[in-house]
Amino acid sequence: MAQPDLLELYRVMLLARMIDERIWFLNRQGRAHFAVPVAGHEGVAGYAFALNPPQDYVVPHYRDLAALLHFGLTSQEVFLNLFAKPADPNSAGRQMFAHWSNPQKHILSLSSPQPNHITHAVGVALASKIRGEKSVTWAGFGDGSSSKGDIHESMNFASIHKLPIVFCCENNRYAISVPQEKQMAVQNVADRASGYGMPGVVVNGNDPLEVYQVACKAVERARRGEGPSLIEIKTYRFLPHTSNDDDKRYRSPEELLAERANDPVTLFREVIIHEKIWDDAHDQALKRELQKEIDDAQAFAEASPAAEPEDAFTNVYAS
Ligand SMILES: Cc1ncc(C[n+]2csc(CCOP(=O)(O)OP(=O)(O)O)c2C)c(N)n1
Repeated sequence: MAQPDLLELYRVMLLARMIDERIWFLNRQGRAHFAVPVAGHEGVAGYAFALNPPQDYVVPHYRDLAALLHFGLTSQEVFLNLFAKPADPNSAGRQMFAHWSNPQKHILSLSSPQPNHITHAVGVALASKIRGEKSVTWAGFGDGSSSKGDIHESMNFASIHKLPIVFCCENNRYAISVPQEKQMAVQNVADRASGYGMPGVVVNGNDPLEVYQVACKAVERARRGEGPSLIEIKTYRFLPHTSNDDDKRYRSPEELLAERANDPVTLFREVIIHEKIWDDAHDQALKRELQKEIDDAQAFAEASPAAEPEDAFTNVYAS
């Protein structure tokens, strides 16, 4: 099977991690009102390399920053969205942070009521099929969301109609403070796939190449018209659910430390060093380059004009 561009994959994973750190600091400084951490989920980005942007569609989970940076989201757009500026192409600052959306790049907004966007993704896949396009839709959601009825209806309908869609559950073991065992009586979300008549695969989310390979198979199956698959990516989030959460109340420092030992960014850096296509000097240079990209993007977004009070109801009510 073909390999993804390993250095591009590492670049988007590292960039996502560094943007995430900056956003967390800005939030703690009172300069960004809401942060949605992605640290720990970067290995999921392997899937973006199995798709053809912008022919395919992504209806992402909100922790998919690294994948979306490959799909065309830019650092500037991230910070414009963070500061809710009218120049934000995602929603002109109307949506909460991390509701990524760019119709030209085929990135569709997730839905705040979790996980309504999976039914929207099924609609996109149905439209592709009716139009005879060769597009595949990628639909991302969390383990907590997998317990909702929308997922059952979406997977059932998509499988009956053999829609070109891949369902991807990012299982980080918690729905905010609720652990997996209080959400479901199965060990793997992927075990449910057989009940819908589709393949279900469990993947190690700390290995973006494993994610890539499993994603390629599911995308190819969807493109051949054979219908959907369910991929469950076992992952972990290193920071609280959002900046409004205190994770010390429901998980131990020991658990966090043990999971941090399997940091997907660190592990993947070791892989490319082992492949002899990377070394410390390149790593330091890339970090400096990305730091500058983030500084510039933040400065650009901060300097971008704020919304005018008289626009408070623009695009909210019909005029
Ligand atoms: C219908 C609905 N109920 C509750 C919420 C509040 N909420 C936002 S995210 C979330 C947890 C989702 O957990 P999971 O799907 O596992 O994703 P994770 O945040 O762990 O990546 C909840 C309960 C919501 N957005 N929508």
